[in-house]
Amino acid sequence: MARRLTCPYCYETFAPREIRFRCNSRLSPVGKRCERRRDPVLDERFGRRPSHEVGPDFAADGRRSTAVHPDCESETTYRICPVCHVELPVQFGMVENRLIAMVGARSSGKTIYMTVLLHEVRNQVGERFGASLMGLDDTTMRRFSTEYEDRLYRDRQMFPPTQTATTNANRVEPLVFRFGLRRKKLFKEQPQHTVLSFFDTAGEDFNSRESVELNTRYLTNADGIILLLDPLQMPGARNNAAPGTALPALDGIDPPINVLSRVSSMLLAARGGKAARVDTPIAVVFSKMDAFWHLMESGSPLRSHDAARGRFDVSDSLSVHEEVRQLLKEWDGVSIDQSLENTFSRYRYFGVSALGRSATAESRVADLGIQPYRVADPLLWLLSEFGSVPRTGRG
Ligand SMILES: Nc1nc2c(ncn2[C@@H]2O[C@H](COP(=O)(O)OP(=O)(O)OP(=O)(O)O)[C@@H](O)[C@H]2O)c(=O)[nH]1
Ligand SMILES: [Mg+2]
Ligand SMILES: [Zn+2]
Ligand SMILES: [Zn+2]
Repeated sequence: MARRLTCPYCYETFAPREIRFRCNSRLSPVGKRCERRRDPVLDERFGRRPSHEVGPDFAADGRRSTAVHPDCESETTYRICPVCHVELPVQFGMVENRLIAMVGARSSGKTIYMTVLLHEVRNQVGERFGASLMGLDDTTMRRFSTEYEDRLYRDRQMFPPTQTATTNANRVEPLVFRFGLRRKKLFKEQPQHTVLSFFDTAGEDFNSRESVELNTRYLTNADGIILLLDPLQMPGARNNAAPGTALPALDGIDPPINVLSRVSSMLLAARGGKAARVDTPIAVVFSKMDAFWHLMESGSPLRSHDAARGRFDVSDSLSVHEEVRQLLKEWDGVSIDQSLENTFSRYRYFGVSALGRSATAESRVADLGIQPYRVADPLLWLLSEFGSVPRTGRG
C-alpha cells in the first residue's frame, strides 16, 4: 500500500498526491489576481469566523511543494489538507509528522497536564535537550497562550471541563507544534523536526460507547497515545491520598479500568480484529502523584530523580515502570496491568504530577506555585519510540 499521510488537524488520511493547494491571491505574472472568498469547507469545520477569506483552492500534484493556479497563473506554496482545507505545515510529508492523542476519564487532569507539559518542553526540558517547540499555526499559538498558558500560569486558575467533541461537532482543534532537536549526524549538527499534534479530548467522551467512537479516528490514526489515569479515581488509592487533597467527584465517572477497556476494544476493532495486539505505543500515565508522595520512601523513583539531559534515560524509565506496577497491586489495579499486557505490544507506565500539589479549595494554583514532577517523561518516551529523541541506558 502506498504511503499515506495523516492531517495533524483532522486526523484524516490521504495519499501525498491528494494534497491540494490554495492560490495566494497575489498579482500574477500575467497581471491577474484571484479574489479572496469564504471557503465552505473551512466554515463548516470551524464555524463562520469573521474575516476569514482565503484564496481559492485547487487540485494539483500534492507531492510537489508548489503549484501554478490555472486561473491566474500564479505560483503558490500554500498546501492544504484535502479533507479539512487547513494549511499544512511547511515540508509536510517530508519531515516526521507524529500525532499524539491524549485520553482519560473526566477530571483525570488532561488539560492541566498538557498545558504544563508543553510549557515545560518550551522552557526547562527544551533547554536540557537542546529542543524547541513552536506553535505551527496562528491558531495554535494564540490558543495555547491565551486559553491554556495564561489561565494556569498567569491567572493561576484551573480549567473548566473540556468541551465534548459531540456538542462541538467537527470543531475539535488539536494544538499543532513543531518540535525541533539538534542532533549530531556524522560530523555536523543538524536540526531534526517533528510535527506534534496534541488532541485533548473531553473526559466525558470516554464515558459511553457511542462517544468513544467519535474519537476513534483520532485514536486509530495517532502515532502515540498518552492515557492519563487518575489514581484518585481508583478506590484502592483514593483512600490513601494525602490529607487535604482535592478529591474528584466520583458520580458519573468511569473507573480507569473501564476507560482503558473502551480504548482497547476500539483500537482492536479498528484493526479488523486481525492483529493480536495493538502496536501503537501507549504511555500509561498516573496523574496527581503528589497525593501519594507521603507514602513513598525517599529513594523511590516516583519521588526523586535527576533530570535527564539530552537523552531519554531507559533504565530510569524502567524503574519508574516497575514501581508503578507495584503500586497498581496495592491500588487494586491488577486488571489494568493485565488488560495492557493483553492489548498493547508497547506500553510504559509513568507517574507524574503536573501541579506538584493539590489545587486550593477555590480551584486555584496553590501559593507555592506550580512545581511539576516528571511531566516530560511520557512525551520523551514516545519520541524515543519514534526515533526522534536518542536514548541512553540499557533496557
Ligand atoms: N493534586 C493534583 N491535582 C491535580 C493535578 N492536575 C490536575 N489536578 C486536579 O484535577 C482537576 C481536573 O484537571 P483537568 O486538567 O481540568 O482535567 P481534565 O482531564 O482535562 O477534565 P475534562 O476536561 O473534564 O475531561 C483540576 O482542577 C485539579 O484540581 C496534579 O498534578 N495534582
Ligand atoms: Mg480538560
Ligand atoms: Zn489564483
Ligand atoms: Zn485535515
